[in-house]
Amino acid sequence: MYISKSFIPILKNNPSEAKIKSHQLMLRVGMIKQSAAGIYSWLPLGFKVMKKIEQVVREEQNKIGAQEILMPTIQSSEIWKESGRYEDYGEEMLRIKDRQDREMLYGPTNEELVTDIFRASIKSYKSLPQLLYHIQWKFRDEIRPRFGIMRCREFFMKDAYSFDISDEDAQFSYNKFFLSYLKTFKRLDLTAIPMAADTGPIGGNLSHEFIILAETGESKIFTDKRIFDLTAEDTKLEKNSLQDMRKKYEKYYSVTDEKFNKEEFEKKVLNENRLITKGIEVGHIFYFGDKYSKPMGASVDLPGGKKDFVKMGSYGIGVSRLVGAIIEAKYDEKSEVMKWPISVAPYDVAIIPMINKNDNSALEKANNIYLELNKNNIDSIIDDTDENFSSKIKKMNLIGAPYQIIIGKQTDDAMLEFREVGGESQKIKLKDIINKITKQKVKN
Ligand code: 5CA
Repeated sequence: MYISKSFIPILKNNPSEAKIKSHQLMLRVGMIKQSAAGIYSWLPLGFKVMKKIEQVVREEQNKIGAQEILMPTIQSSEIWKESGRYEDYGEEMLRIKDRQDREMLYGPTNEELVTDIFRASIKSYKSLPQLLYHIQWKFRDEIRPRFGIMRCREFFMKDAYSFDISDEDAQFSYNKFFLSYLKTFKRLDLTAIPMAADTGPIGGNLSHEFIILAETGESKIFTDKRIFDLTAEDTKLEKNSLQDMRKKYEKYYSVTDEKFNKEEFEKKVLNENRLITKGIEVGHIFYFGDKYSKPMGASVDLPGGKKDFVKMGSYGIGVSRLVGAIIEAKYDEKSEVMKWPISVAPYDVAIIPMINKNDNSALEKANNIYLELNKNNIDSIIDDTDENFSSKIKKMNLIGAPYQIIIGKQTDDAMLEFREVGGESQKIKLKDIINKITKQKVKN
C-alpha cells in the first residue's frame, strides 16, 4: 500500500474525547470512526487488524473440531419467549417491530437461535457432541458505552455452543474451548488468564473469564500471581489431559470480583503471591446444562431408548474488543510507538524512503523493495509522500507495522537499514529480512 493512495486519516494530536490509550490510537490513526454512541465504522487499517484477529480465532476453533455457521443478526422474539429470557434480558436488548408488527430483536447473543437450529435436526445421542460457532455482529444497548470499541453497543463476537449427552461429556467440550482460548490469545501475543467468573444473564454455574492485565480494564481481579507463570502448552484433545490442564490453572486462586471471597483468598494465597488488579475481559466461557434445552425442548434419544435434554455450554470471544486489548498491551504511549504482533499486524513492514524533491532515487529503491516483498507474500506499506523524514517515522510508529526499512539516498542496495519498530537499526540484506519475517509469520 502506498501512503499517498491510502485511506488512513491520521490526526496530528490525540483526540480529547478518548480516555484510554487504545481509543486514542484507534482514532489517531483512523482505524475507526464513530457513527452514533457506541456504534463504529471500521476503516481500512482497523478492519484489516480485526479481520486478522478473526482468522486466528477461527483457526483455533476449527482445530478443536468446532464447525462454523452464520446466524443472522436479527432474531424473532418467539424463541426468547420460549427460553424465558425475553423479559429477563431487559433494556440491553434492542427490540424492533417489523412491518407486520412482529416483535424482532437485534441479537445480543445466540443461545436460543442455536438451540432452535440444533433441535430441528439432531435427534440422537449418536450425533453428539456438536460444537458450532459463528463470528457475527451483536448489539447490546449498554447504558454507558465507553472507551471506543472496548465497551460499545455494536460489536463483533465469536460465539460458540456445545451440545453433549452428559455432564461429563459437556465438561470435555468446555475444556476443549478452555484450551483453544489459551492458544488463541497466545497467538495474539497476549497473556490472558482464566478466572472463575459469574454467569450473569447467560446463566449456569461454571464459568471462566479470560482476562488480560490492564490498568484501564473494567474487571477487578484477585489472583495468585504464580498463575502468570503457566504457559499454554499444546495438549491432546483427550478427556484426562484436558482436565489436567484445566486443573493446573485452577490450582491457583484467580477470580473476578463477583466471585471474590476475602477469607478464602487470604487462606489460599500467601501474602507475597497476592495480586489485586484490573484487567480486560477478552473471552468468557459458560456451562449451563439444560438451561435452554429444557424449556426449548432440545432432547435426543439415549442408548437405552429414553430421551434427555442436551447439556449445553457457550463460549464467547470479543473479536472487536481484542483490537483495543492488543493496543492496551502493546502501545507505548509515551514514545508513541505501537508494535502489532505479526499475527495481526495491518502491515508486516513499513518502508520509509527519505525523499528529496529533486532526486527520486530513494523512492525508486523503495519501490523495488516493495515489489520484492510483495512477491514473497510480505505485506508492506510505503510512505511515498514528500513529507519530512521525522514525521514519516512518527506516522509509521503509530501505524505499528512491526518492522521498518529506512531508505536514504546513500542506501547501499545490498545492505539495508532495518529495525523493529521503536528499536535499534541494523544493516541487513533484503534476502535475510524476507527470511526473518517469513519465519515469524509461519511461527504464528
Ligand atoms: N453467549 C455468551 C458466550 S458466547 C456471551 O455472550 N458471553 S459474554 O457476554 O461474556 O460476551 C462474550 C465476549 O464479548 C466478552 O468476553 C467480551 O470480550 C465481548 N463483549 C461483551 N460485551 C461487549 C461490549 N459491550 N463491547 C465490546 N465487546 C463486548
